[in-house]
Order: sequence, then structure tokens, then C-alpha cells
Amino acid sequence: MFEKLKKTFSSWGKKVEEEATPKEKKKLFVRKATSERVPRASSRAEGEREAKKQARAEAKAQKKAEREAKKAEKIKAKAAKQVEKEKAKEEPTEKKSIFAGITETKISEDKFETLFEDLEDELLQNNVSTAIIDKIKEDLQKQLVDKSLKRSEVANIIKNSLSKLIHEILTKPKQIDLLELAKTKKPLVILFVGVNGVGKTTTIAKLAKMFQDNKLSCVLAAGDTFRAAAIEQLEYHAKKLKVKIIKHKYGADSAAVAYDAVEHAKAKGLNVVLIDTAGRQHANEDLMAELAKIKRVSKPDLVLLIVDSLTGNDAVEQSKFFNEKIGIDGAILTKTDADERGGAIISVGYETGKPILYLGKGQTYKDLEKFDAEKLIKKIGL
Ligand SMILES: Nc1nc2c(ncn2[C@@H]2O[C@H](COP(=O)(O)OP(=O)(O)O)[C@@H](O)[C@H]2O)c(=O)[nH]1
Ligand SMILES: [Mg+2]
Repeated sequence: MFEKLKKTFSSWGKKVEEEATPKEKKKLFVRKATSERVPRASSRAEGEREAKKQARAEAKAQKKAEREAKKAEKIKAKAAKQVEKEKAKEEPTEKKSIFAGITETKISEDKFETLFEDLEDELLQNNVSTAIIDKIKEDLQKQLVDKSLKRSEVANIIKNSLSKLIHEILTKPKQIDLLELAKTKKPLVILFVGVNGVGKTTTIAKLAKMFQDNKLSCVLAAGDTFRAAAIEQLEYHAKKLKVKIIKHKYGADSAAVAYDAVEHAKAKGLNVVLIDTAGRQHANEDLMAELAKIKRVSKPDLVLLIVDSLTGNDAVEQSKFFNEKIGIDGAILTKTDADERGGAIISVGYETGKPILYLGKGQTYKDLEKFDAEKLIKKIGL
């Protein structure tokens, strides 16, 4: 994962560095020359004056050329060895001054727009949201457009600017430490929401294992009474992990299941209640209303949104929707083991302003990784 983003960020910086300078120089030169030529041709008198001036300049140039020719002959007459030595001394200085001419660059607004289009396409393909792209553009524009820059520093300026921005995006939402919370609040009630098939049930099982490994007891609430086999799926994990499960029949009120699970935890002194729910599509108002009811009844300490990182832009839309309708405290992104792009991880946090707690990295219990912003930034090469 992130290989593509890494490549995108680094290659764009280099591209700007390489492309901006020569074309920009040419452009600036042409513009200057044109602006001087236009007023000269504006009247006849001016035209005549211009012709005389040109003639004088030509005569001057000819005399200069003659003088130069004489001088050259004199030089030729000097000893061959001495001439060689002189040449050797002069050449490096000349080369250096030519080189110095192209180390400075200025990137115009137009040029920036053209170059940024490439980066924009790549970022979109890597599931980076348009809001983040706009922010990146605004930031880079400030740093690059119409600024006198050293050519060799352009790629570095871009890298630093991107690094700072992505860092801000990822570390802005305050992180939530589930283990710390579970040690201070008893029971810690967590409600899991998200559309069908994103990995809610699997993530609940992974978290139950993690709490157990940290000596914190759990109860699972089979709140998905809607989808066929959903209760059995959670039951399978409960048996395997040897944790208590509270279940009702299919079609039962999931708010009642959640309530019972919380009561059970209180009565038995359990640390954590993990409430599973049925997948809610954005359009399904009934299921959304049911979810709101579960939240009202079970009074969770945390509502966590589960998002499939492979769904790209849809992941961002889901996050915004669930945050508006239900209110979420954080997100867990699943299937990151199969996600080559990685942009969804950056985008979900930015769009909701809520932290990403964990990343799902596979189908077994251990495939859950605590989200680490610094590690991600390193992986994308910033
Ligand atoms: N590769 C991979 N598959 C996952 C991950 N999380 C869940 N899955 C799979 O995604 C499918 C749907 O998961 P499930 O938990 O039933 O989703 P739910 O409908 O939201 O409860 C299952 O086949 C899971 O094994 C993950 O992090 N990586
Ligand atoms: Mg499920």
C-alpha cells in the first residue's frame, strides 16, 4: 500500500523541477521581446527613427567586428602554448556563468495550473478526496507561483509542503485510545455502524480478541437481526474467542438486543460491550432511523464507523453521511491489505474531522493495526 501515492508525490515534484525552468525562461523572454516591439511600430516617424537607429547600430557592430578581427589576429600571433593556457582558464568561468543563468526559476500561474492537473489526476486515482486536493493546490500555489526559486530546490519545497499538510490532516483529529478508555470506564459501550459488507462483524471479533489479550472482558451484541446468517457469524466468533454473546431472533428490535447486552455487562461487571448492527445504505431511511434508536437506547460511549478502504470516494461519502445522520466518534478502515492506493485513509479523517483508530489488514484476528499517522507519512515518502 501507498507505493502509488509515494510515486505520485515524488515524481510530481521532480517533474515540476524539470519542466518549469526551461519553458518558463523561454516564455518570459518572448513576452518581454513582444512588449518592446509593439510600440516601435506604432507610427511612421518612430519607424524612421528606428531605421536610423538600426543603421547606426549596424555600423557600430561592423566596426566592432573589424576591431575584434584585428585583435584575434594579434592573439593568434602569440605563442600557441600561452593561448592554450588562457583558454583553459577562461572556459570554466564561462560554463559556470551559463549554468548560473538557469538555476533560478519562476513558475507562472498558467504553468502551475498545467502541471497541477497531472498531480490532481493521480491523487484522484489514488482515492484522495477533492477537498484535500483543493487544499494541496492552495498550499502549493502559495509556495510556488511567481516566486523566485532555486531550480534545485523546487522538488524539496513541494515535498516539505506536502509533508506538512498531510501531517496536519492526519494528526488534527484527537486520537482515541480504546484500551485506555476501557480501563477507565466500565462498561465501555461501543456501537459499530457502516454499510453492508465493510467488515463490521469481523472488526468486532478482532477488537474482542484485542481486549481479551489485554485482560479486558467483553460481551458481543448481535444487533444485526436483519441480514441472513448475521447472528450465526457473530456467534461463530463468540464461540471461538469464548466471549459472551447476547442475541435475539431475526427481525427482533436491535435496540433491545443492544440494551440487554449493556445490562448484562453491568450485571456481570464486564469491561466492554461491542454492538454489531445491520448494514445501512445511505438511501435506506428506515434502517438509519433504527440505528438512531439503537444509539438512543444503548447510550454508547463511542460510535465507530467501519469503512472499506477499497471503496474509494464512496468511503468519503459514507463517512460524511453517517457523521451527519448518526454522529460518529471515529473510524476504522478495513481491507487495507488489499488497498494499493491508500487515499481513503487520508480522506476519511479529513472529511469527518474524526480520528482513524485502527486499520484492518486481513481476515484473521491479529490483522488489526493501531493507526499510526507518522508511519503512514513515512510510507508515502513525505
Ligand atoms: N482482506 C480483508 N478482508 C476483510 C477485512 N475485514 C473484513 N474482511 C472481509 O470482508 C467481508 C465482509 O466482512 P463482514 O465483517 O461480514 O462485514 P459486515 O457486513 O460489515 O459485518 C468478509 O469476507 C471479511 O472476511 C480486512 O481487513 N481485510
Ligand atoms: Mg455483519
